[in-house]
Amino acid sequence: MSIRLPFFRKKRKKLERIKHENTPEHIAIIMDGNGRWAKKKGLPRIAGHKEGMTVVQKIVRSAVKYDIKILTLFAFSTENWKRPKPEVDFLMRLPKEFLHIYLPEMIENNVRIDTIGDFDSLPPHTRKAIIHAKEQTKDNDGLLLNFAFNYGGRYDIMCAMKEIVRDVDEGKLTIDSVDEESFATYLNTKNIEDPDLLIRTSGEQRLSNFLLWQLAYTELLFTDVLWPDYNEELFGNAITEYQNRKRRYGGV
Ligand code: V07
Repeated sequence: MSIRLPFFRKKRKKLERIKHENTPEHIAIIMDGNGRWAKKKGLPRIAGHKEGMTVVQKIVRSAVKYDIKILTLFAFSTENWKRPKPEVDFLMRLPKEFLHIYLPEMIENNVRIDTIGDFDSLPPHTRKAIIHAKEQTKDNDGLLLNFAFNYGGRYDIMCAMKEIVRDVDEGKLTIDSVDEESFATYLNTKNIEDPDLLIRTSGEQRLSNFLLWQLAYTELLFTDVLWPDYNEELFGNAITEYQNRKRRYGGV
């Protein structure tokens, strides 16, 4: 027994470090700086994206540990189509590669995979890989790993507006009954709460057409660290920073 005691103590201490009070339930991340990271190392941009992919899984593991309910990651924006074709083609293959490596672990960790964004205009091979992952994880009730894929905030709001007009035209809805709550049910994020915390890496302090409507009351946190250099410790610090802000302002 005397041999096992120190081991036991160490384990308890590690668990106590995770404070669950005021933990953000929904964290959104703009994973920026992959190209810059590669350039600094004299590597092609795609090497940065690939390294960034491994960081996604590290942060997913960490989010599971912290009992985060929803993690929304900005994987591909509607503006990203303007990048050189080889880079876009590479990015469109990343979900399949990611899922090939990590889907078993996602299933094991009770993670549910979903996406927001315009799914229909993605290449069939990309859609196929993601549909398979959604199907395989649909009954999981742990972390919701939500990839914003071919997503644009203005596009989301505009599509919601068009659908509302259509419903009004068809007599399913009266214009006066539309309020913020019912409007939000027309957005891509209809089934999920707004993010509590937004993290953007690599020093840029912009929203870049990410979740515009949904970020209205979100705490924003910007870090200079490039996404491929981001890690569990920095993610933990971000959560602590969020908790401290909540404590300072006495919010709930
Ligand atoms: C992408 C890695 C992370 C840094 C940002 C750019 C590159 C994971 C996915 C993904 C998406 C859907 C899915 C499973 C995995 C991904 C893109 C880019 C386009 F169901 N990482 N990652 N998709 N990068």
